[in-house]
Amino acid sequence: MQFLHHFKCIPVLLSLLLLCSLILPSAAESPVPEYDPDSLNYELVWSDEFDTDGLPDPARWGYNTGGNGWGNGEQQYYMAQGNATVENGILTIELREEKKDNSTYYSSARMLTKNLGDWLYCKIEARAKLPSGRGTWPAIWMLPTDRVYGDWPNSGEIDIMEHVGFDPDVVVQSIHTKKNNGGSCITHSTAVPGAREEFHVYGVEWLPDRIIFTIDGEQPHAYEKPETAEGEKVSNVWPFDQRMHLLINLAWGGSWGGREGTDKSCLPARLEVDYVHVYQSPEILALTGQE
Ligand SMILES: [Ca+2]
Repeated sequence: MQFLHHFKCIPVLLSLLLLCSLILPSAAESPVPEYDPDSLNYELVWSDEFDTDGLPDPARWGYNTGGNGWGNGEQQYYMAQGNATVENGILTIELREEKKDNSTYYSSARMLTKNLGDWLYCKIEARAKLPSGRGTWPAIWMLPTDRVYGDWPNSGEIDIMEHVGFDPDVVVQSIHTKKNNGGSCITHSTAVPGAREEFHVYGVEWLPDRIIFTIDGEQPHAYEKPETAEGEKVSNVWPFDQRMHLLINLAWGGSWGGREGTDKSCLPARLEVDYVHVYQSPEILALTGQE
C-alpha cells in the first residue's frame, strides 16, 4: 500500500497497472521456460532391466498392499510378496485365484517407486506384454509424490498404459486433474494389435507445458497445458509441476476392468515388463531449477 502514496493521479495509476498487466506474466501462472522440444538431449537417470532373478530390487520398488477396492471397487488383494517376480530378464506380476479356509480371493501386486524414484519432468519408456481375459486391468502410471495440490485427483495422475480385458488390444492413455478426472478425464485409446502376445513400448514425455504419450515411439496423443480462465487456478488443469512416481499393477474387476464382468478362466493372468527406463533432459532440469 505504500506504493499508492507516490501517485497523485488515479488515472495514471490505472494506466500503469494496465501496462504492467500486459507486460508482466501473472505471478500465479508460472511462465513456461522457453525450450525447443525437438532438440532436447536426454540422459538415463533411473532404470530397471529386471536382470536379477528373484524379488524385484527393493532399492527401486516398494508395494501398496491390501484389498479395499482402491477407489474403483477392484476385487484383487495386493500382496507384498509372491505375485511380483523377476526371471530371465522379465518382471512378471501374476494375478491369481487363491483358496484359503474354504474361501476364494484374488491376489496380485501393485509396485511403486515412491521415494525411491521421483521425478519432475521426465521421459519414461516401459516395454511390456499385457494380460488377456475379461476382468484383467493392468496399468503403468504415475501419481504425485507430495500431493501439493491435495488428494486425488487434485494433484494429478498420468496413465501411461491401461488395458481392460473386455476391450482387448486397445491401450488407453489418460490425464486426470481436478477439472477432468474419472469418467471425464482426458483420454485417448489406441489399437495395439498383438499387445497381449508380444512386447510393446509404452511411454510418456512429460515437459513443463505438455505431456506427450507414446507407443512404440509413435505419439498418439498429447495434453498441452491449457490456458486458464480468469480466476481459475492453474493447478486445476495443470498440477503437473511437482514430482511424481511410477506405479505398475494388475487389477481384477472393478468399475472399469469389471464393467462387463469377470471370467476367471483366464487366471492366472500375467503382466510382463522387460524394462523401465526413465530419462531426464539436462536442458529442462536447468530451465526448471533442478540442477
Ligand atoms: Ca529385461
